[in-house]
Amino acid sequence: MGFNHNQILLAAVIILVNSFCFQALEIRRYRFVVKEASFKRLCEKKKILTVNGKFPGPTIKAHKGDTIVVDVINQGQYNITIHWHGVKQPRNPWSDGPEYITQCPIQPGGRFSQKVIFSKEEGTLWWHAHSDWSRATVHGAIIVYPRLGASYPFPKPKAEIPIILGEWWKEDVMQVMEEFVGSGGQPRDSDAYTINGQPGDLYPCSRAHTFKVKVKRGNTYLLRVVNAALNEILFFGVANHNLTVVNTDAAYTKRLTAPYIVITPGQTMDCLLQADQQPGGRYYIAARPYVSDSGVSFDNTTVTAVLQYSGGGGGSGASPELPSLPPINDTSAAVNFSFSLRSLNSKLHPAAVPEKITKRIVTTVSINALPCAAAEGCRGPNGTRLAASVSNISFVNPTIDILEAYVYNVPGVFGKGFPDAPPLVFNYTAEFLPVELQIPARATEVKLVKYNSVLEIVFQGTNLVAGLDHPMHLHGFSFYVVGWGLGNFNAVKDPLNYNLVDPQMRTTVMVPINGWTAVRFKADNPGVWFMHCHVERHMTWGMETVFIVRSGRGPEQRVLPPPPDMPPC
Ligand SMILES: *[C@@H]1O[C@H](CO)[C@@H](O)[C@H](O)[C@H]1NC(C)=O
Ligand SMILES: *[C@@H]1O[C@H](CO)[C@@H](O)[C@H](O)[C@H]1NC(C)=O
Ligand SMILES: *[C@@H]1O[C@H](CO)[C@@H](O)[C@H](O)[C@H]1NC(C)=O
Ligand SMILES: *[C@@H]1O[C@H](CO)[C@@H](O)[C@H](O)[C@H]1NC(C)=O
Ligand SMILES: *[C@@H]1O[C@H](CO)[C@@H](O)[C@H](O)[C@H]1NC(C)=O
Ligand SMILES: *[C@@H]1O[C@H](CO)[C@@H](O)[C@H](O)[C@H]1NC(C)=O
Ligand SMILES: *[C@@H]1O[C@H](CO)[C@@H](O)[C@H](O)[C@H]1NC(C)=O
Ligand SMILES: *[C@@H]1O[C@H](CO)[C@@H](O)[C@H](O)[C@H]1NC(C)=O
Ligand SMILES: [Cu+2]
Repeated sequence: MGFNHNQILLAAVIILVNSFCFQALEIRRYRFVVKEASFKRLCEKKKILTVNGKFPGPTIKAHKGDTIVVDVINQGQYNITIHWHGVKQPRNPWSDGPEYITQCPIQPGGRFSQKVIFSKEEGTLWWHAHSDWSRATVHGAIIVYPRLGASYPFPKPKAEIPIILGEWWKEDVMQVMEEFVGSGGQPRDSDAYTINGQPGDLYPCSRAHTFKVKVKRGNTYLLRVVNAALNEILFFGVANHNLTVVNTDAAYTKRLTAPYIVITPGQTMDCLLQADQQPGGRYYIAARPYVSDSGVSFDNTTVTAVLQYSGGGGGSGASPELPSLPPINDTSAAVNFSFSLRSLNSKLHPAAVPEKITKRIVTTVSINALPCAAAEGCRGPNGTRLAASVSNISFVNPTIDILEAYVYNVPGVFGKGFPDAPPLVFNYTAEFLPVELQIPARATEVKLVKYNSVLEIVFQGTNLVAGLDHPMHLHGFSFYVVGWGLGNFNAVKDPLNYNLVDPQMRTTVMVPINGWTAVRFKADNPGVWFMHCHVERHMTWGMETVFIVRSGRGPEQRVLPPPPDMPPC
């Protein structure tokens, strides 16, 4: 079939318009060189993996709806991938990053230009390595400002202060991971938490470099808080100041004023701080963990930074006051705060909560124990090897990525058998559970869902091996947190109490210890999307699965073509 003149003319116009738009649309490029660099912390010098030699790495700044390109160049000695945490990447799973899920790793000497497509996100997000435990040091903030001409739904703050919470080991973190995987037990505890790379005054050899913020009485500041710690949920506060949460996971919230916040690994929170204390005043900004299980050993230290008021008479030199944070094991404080948050749900930022669902998927999230294969025994309970699962499947990473296997029909890489309900119904949160139930299946099973189906996922925590809090994170989407509770989810009664008006919208949500959380979203983003616990050790143990959202019929409903430089396996 030939083309007529009109078609040719139309094609020419389209090409012209496209190239014009392409030029007019300035695509900002970032260069991320992954390489080792030396840092001195806790009195010892150590080499860590970084981006551009910085820890934390560079901040990406964009406006709502922008597209940027990041050239990731691997000059380190490890395989690496980079994930843009909380960025939905419409139709573009290719650049999402989790290794062996959407790409094979960028090997030493390799590079990959990743297109990062912002859409509805507005607020603070972050980027991090999504391979092994590299994200301990390979991470940084992403700030998404309102579109040009638009403004925040709150008075413009005087300044913004990124607060990136991290976790530091004296040893090489890759070695910590290898030891941990080899032993079958818990990882060794970290030695410090950090705020913007610094442990602060309460740790040895750290005082001189404590992160300090200068503020002026009368001003309001925007704290952009990211929990980049590997394994711990944190309480965070500023002495003598309340924090007013206005945004979580890059979605606006109703204002919630509290003396502290609770932030899980993977979560971000924007908080207004009113500088209403006297000139010359100095106050500690501090964070320390929330840990619900008394049987788990953890790093019980406190990281600090200093809020320093300008003016005044030079100060007394006395130590600043510490904020009063809840007891380490205060589950009711953690749960109450986490589930008090609400969507802003204003005219400009409406909540659009699905009232009807296509499908409810009930999952269990469990810690498990596998028989130990090692001759020297394993360090899990009773000599077992610790594991973790979703719906009793401990996820096994394939050796080529699921996205490419799906798109190119490579057989044998993954199964489509992830269930809609846990394979066995039992009293998930009972105090004592039979030891036989602790052993999970090990497999690479994904959930295939139709384009535009409306999904509800219930995460049911279990008390197998140990009940714990699990921050569950979904790539490719934000979801509404419509319900939660302690004990077992009741499919008849609990949905009657859902909040379908103004539930918080998140990309990472806490599933409380021996409780459940229900989330809803529309599967309108075709692609391969990872879902996992953001506690790194649980992810290493297999607490994850993959959603494959099929493409729709229309041209705008299909996964974009792959970039030409996908890293090879
Ligand atoms: C924090 O807010 C509460 C409730 O509004 C108030 O009672 C308290 O005085 C505030 N604390 C500070 C330090 O401003
Ligand atoms: C953790 O540290 C705090 C403050 O130093 C202390 O009060 C608490 O007892 C410690 N908790 C545990 C479980 O070690
Ligand atoms: C928290 O720990 C303290 C001290 O170990 C203990 O007395 C208390 O019962 C614990 N609280 C909870 C809610 O487990
Ligand atoms: C729960 O949290 C909200 C918001 O921080 C607070 O106003 C309320 O007092 C808390 N309730 C309890 C029982 O702690
Ligand atoms: C450890 O083994 C003993 C004896 O076989 C058993 O009674 C106990 O329940 C086991 N504990 C765990 C945590 O598996
Ligand atoms: C499940 O276990 C919990 C905690 O031990 C208990 O309170 C509850 O009664 C049990 N539920 C059923 C249906 O047995
Ligand atoms: C999980 O699967 C394993 C292997 O199929 C089975 O032995 C175990 O009973 C299952 N446990 C639960 C809680 O479903
Ligand atoms: C790095 O990635 C390649 C490609 O997937 C893989 O073959 C290799 O085993 C990986 N190396 C390590 C140390 O994991
Ligand atoms: Cu977890």
